[in-house]
Amino acid sequence: MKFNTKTIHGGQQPDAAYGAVMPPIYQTSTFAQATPGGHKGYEYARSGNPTRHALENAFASIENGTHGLAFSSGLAAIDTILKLLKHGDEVISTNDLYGGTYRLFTKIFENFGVKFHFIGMQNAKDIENYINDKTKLIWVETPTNPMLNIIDIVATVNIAKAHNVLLAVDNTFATPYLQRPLDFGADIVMHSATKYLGGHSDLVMGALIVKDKELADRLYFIQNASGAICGPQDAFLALRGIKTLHIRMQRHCENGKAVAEYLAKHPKIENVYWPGFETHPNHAIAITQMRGFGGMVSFTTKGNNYDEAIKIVEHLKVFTLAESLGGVESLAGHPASMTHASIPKAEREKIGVVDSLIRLSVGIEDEDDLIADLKQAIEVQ
Ligand code: P1T
Repeated sequence: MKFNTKTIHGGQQPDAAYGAVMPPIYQTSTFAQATPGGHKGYEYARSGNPTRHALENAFASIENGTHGLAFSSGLAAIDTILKLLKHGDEVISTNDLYGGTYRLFTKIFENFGVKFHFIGMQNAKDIENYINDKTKLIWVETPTNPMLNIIDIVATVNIAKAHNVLLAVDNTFATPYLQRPLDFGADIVMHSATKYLGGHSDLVMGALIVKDKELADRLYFIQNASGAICGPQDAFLALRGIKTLHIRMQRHCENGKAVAEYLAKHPKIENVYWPGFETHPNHAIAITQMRGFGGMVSFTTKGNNYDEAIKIVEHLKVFTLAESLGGVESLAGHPASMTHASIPKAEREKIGVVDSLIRLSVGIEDEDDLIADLKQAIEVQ
């Protein structure tokens, strides 16, 4: 099956009971047993639920994995990966990453004796400087949030394999429509399904996808033992969202390009971060591992003035000022005070998250309306 068919049919079958084309929402916490252990595949809904299971199959299908797991949030999915580790283990992570992931690593898992190295991975060879026999996980976001750096997945896979270290890729910004890390040899793909997979800003969810049964079993054990599963209603919504992922992503890519090109020409704008520009430092890698550049665009204003950036985001009308991304509607955010506020200012600024940085999640509205909205907000007196 090709990708555009998988988004609709991948891992799905009409419901066995009545042939419902969409999986029913099994809103139940438990399942009857004829005799202890004599059940029909499900016993307690933390351990498994048919609606969630249908979604997990869809996750596996679109990422070319063999096993998917659905969680109550993206961070719950990341938390599960980190629980594969133990005291004394080390992790090498991209230094440009979602602030909440950074907070989970540094404020929770450091307390349990896991050590993190946050490094720029644009030159994958640099990872080797931090690998030692305690290194158990390489954590990669690509494109990164919010600077839209691109990390070379194949080069990172080669390093991870040479040192027998797990490689997890947060594929939230790209989605499997644009990039499939398991195909390149990554061990785990993670999503904040809250974003493009759900696609309609109406749920919070996480996903893990792997293609190795033993790793799937270990992750499932942690999911069941820790309990951060998603509910059946959200599973249903995510399944519905995934069915249009391919057509939404096409429009996100088109509108993202139009917005990035508009901003790049605007005299009040200093830098525009979008991997589709030939001048983007990692453009050459992007074209080898992505089939498009997505709908995320970040930019700074000339003079790098905090108040001016705040004024711009406050004056946007079609773009909504809000955390999150990846829905059909356009959103704007100010990373330094919103999504990345949990990263200390000095660390933030080293990677480019300066006071005037604005991050756009370009939606699928009419591109003329999006550009007119940006124009009026940027040019407001
Ligand atoms: O919000 P949650 O579903 O728990 O997912 C966390 C997460 C993980 N990885 C990436 C790349 C993310 O962007 C996020 C969540 N990000 C936002 C809420 C945001 O506005 O950037």
